[in-house]
Amino acid sequence: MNAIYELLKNGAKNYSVTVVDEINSTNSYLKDNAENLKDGAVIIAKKQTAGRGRLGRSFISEKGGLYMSLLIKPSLCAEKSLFITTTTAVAVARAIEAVSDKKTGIKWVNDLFIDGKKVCGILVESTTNPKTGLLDYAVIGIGVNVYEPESGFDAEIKDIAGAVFGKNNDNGNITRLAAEILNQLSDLLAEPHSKEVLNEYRNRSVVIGKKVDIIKGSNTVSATVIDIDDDAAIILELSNGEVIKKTSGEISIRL
Ligand code: BT5
Repeated sequence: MNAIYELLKNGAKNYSVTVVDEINSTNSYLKDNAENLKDGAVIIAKKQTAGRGRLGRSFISEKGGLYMSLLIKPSLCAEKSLFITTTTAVAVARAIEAVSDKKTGIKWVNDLFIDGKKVCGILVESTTNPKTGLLDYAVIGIGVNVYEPESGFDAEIKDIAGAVFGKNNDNGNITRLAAEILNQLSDLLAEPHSKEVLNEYRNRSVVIGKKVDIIKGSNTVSATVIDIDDDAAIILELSNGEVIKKTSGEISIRL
């Protein structure tokens, strides 16, 4: 039995957790096997060889990090699926704060920041039943730089990436963090569109009130973030004064 089971509480005790040393991508694994796996299947890897980010980007997944995916089969309409990402961000932020003394902020829509550096990315992938408009399933992927790799972060991310702790000296922190994330997720996913959780998401925002670059494909424009609305969309004021609303599928923002 995995050591993690001893740390799971309440609903998370029903999760079925597999731990592997290495995999291409924990999200790809659950997606490829979604039909045969039950709600609550979890896979955790110590390293990924083809970790994925949003919009075809890659997530560098070296040893020292936590790479985890959870399969859920919720009765949730597709329009509400963005709340799975926002709720997961809050769950992971709470979990990081439970195992460390680091204050964790959220960069809309799916990144967690500590001291101005990205320590976690979230990738939610789902399919919708066209007849019902409900989700068939969603795979919630979470990548956390728990420790900085021994040789430092890859050149591609060394200026933007941070870790929850320093260099790798794991004393069970990765397992504790994984368990804490699953405990939080099982509580919060009972109501992914909870107003209270969205308020916490806003309060943890590191972008509200800030000037940012909005990136869509090869286009970049600057804007000021006004707020995150009740649909979890971002409200932006462009330099010509125009106020626009965007959902995550379309754009990325850079601080
Ligand atoms: C994300 O995408 O940040 C979502 C990452 C989700 C990773 C998890 S790990 C478990 C599961 N299995 C998977 O295959 N994926 C999920 P995005 O917002 O598109 O950010 C990607 C960008 O973050 C890259 O283009 C880099 O600039 C940067 N990046 C890549 N690796 C990073 C790392 N380890 N730490 C910080 N930044 C990173």
